[in-house]
Amino acid sequence: GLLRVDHVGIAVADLDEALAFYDRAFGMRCVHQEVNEEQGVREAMLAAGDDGAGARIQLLAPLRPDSAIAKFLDRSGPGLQQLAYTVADVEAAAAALRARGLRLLYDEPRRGTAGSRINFVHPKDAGGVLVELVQPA
Ligand code: MC0
Repeated sequence: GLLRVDHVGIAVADLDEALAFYDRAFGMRCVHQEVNEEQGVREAMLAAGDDGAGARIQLLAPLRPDSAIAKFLDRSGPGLQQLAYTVADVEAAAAALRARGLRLLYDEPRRGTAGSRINFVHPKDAGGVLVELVQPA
């Protein structure tokens, strides 16, 4: 099952500008940054508060015009793009959701942030929300 909210993903046009805004406006610090070529994103994980606890905010900027984030920005503009839950076993979680009739985007998990293994539920099968499953490394 789902263990907790892992992160909330926000599509942004420019990662450095967004990082500066989150620092200036909310005092949120970046705890991780990476490029994921397969997903076509530059991403940054932000933490609220000093205790390191709680869900992360993930800023997602497109690497390429044909990427999922570029398409999202074209259609919807910047804003909430995905809601990600931590799971212990992404294959088992995906199988359980498939058995309930939800479409998963990938047949096999792909690589997510920091070596995690990820899959997604199609937003049309989850009330208009792109749901990500994250099995941490
Ligand atoms: C599209 N739709 C969404 C949506 N994206 N609804 C809610 N949230 C979103 N993010 C809606 C469209 O408005 C459209 O609705 C309908 O879904 C179908 O759109 P489509 O034209 O069939 O599909 P696309 O081309 O827009 O693709 C949507 C899809 C894609 C979710 C399949 O974005 C995708 O493959 N996402 C998974 C990968 C991803 O998001 N990677 C970036 C994050 P109407 O009503 O107009 O029909 S990478 C990441 O997250 C990693 C690094 C990590 O966290 O570890």
